Amino acid sequence: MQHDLAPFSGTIRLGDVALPVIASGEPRALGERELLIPTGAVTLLHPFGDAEFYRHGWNSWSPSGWRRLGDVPLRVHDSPQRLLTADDARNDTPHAHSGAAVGALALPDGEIILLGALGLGAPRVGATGSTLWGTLEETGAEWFLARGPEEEVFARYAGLLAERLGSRGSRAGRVWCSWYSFYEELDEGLVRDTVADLAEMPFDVVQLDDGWEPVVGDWTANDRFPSGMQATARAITDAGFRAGLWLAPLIALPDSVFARERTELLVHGEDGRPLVAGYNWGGPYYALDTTHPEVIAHLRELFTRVVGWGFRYLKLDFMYAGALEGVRSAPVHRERAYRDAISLIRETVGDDVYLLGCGVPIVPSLGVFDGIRVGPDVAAFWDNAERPGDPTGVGARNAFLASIHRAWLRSVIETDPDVVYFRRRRSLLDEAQRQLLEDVATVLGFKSTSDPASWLLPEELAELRAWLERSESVSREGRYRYRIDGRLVDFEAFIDYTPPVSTVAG
Ligand code: 9PG
Repeated sequence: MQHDLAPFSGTIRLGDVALPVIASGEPRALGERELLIPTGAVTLLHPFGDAEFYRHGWNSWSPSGWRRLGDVPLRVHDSPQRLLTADDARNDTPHAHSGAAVGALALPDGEIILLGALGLGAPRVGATGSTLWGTLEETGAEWFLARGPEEEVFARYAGLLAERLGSRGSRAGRVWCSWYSFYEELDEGLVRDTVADLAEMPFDVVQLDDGWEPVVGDWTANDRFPSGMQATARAITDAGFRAGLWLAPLIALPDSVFARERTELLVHGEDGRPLVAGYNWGGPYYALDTTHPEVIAHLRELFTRVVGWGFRYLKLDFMYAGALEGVRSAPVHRERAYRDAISLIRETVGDDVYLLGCGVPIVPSLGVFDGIRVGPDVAAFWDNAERPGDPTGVGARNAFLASIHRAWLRSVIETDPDVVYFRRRRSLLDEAQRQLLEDVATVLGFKSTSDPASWLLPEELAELRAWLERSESVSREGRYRYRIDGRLVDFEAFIDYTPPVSTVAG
């Protein structure tokens, strides 16, 4: 979008703070301590020096949280391959604090100043000891700038995002997901047994995760599901649950039929080869060019088929691949290509199918998905020794840290912090860590587990049932302090970004 505003250079007031600003056009007051700034680059000078900066990760798995500007930036620092999957690699700033769409500075008086984009275009917000800045790859989205108490200002930003991008209001209910118990080792007998064991439990959804397809990219039943996916969905539905299914519809592994036979439908790099969108399942994977008419037809056919099987809850994963920079058949900005693709999926499945986004770019997903994952994968252990210091590595610690810093999104979209464990066997979590996951899920308002009933002791099963049946009242008392039914929950003791000892020693 072109804008013919004269560049603005002047001073704006936010209460008792005066900030020199350079922007693409003149800011417009919204309220006493909030304003809108026209799209384009914006730089504000601030006097707060080594303040804390809130950094917001680009996709579900990307790190979010507060860091002092004098500290090392919060980012994926140990591997370009991980960065490609777990954040916006194109806009990574190794030596500067920056994040996607929104950022904030903590002021000495306890209030914050927030700068957030109200739309797409890969907006970026960063800070130094004397500046707070915003940039966009493609202009269009306005900026919201406000000062006030942290909760209030984030709520106001969330409200404006909901106004501009939409908010759906559907609830997932209580979800059982196969991933964190069976991983890819699914088969139809196991599904039937698991569902039979869950029959008396108050779940709304039973969601099958990765492991039903022959290869990522080819969305048909594999040979462990000889009765097919329609019969599998029926087994879940007949037991009284909504049937859920995992798909990664915007990616394909090189050995999938899709990638081998329809290579022209993949996003390509400048070198003319299919773009590597990330690494998982033992190698690289590619992204579908969702601007190509044949990919649009493919997605329509795929989602018509999946809904026709009887699935009414879809976990759509690795979706960020549809928003990577690359060569597509239509020259639209990557976040626009992504939003058009998910809008097409929504249109195909209708309003009654719950869409949970995983590995999604957050802001471009609002108003289309019903819920989004807001952190990396949990695991039945605290931290991942293989990836020390990687804030996106699998484990309860990283999942908690990312998710709690996205609690402000709850008013726009359902926020999924990933599953809670109730099993004590086959888990290395201590009681405080286990309870932490439960409390975070209660605060974020999304209740799911992967524990099969047969893995739980009678008292654990009773605990799970009680949690699923409870409808708590949650209130926020501070950045990390909440009350759950009157009980004070203070997450502060778990807020620790220092890398584990193994990296320090190395
Ligand atoms: C299925 C899993 C589960 C899980 C998802 C997702 O960065 N990574 O390489 C990366 C790999 C796997 C992953 C997340 C990130 O897990 O989050 O719940 O559905 O896929 O394969």
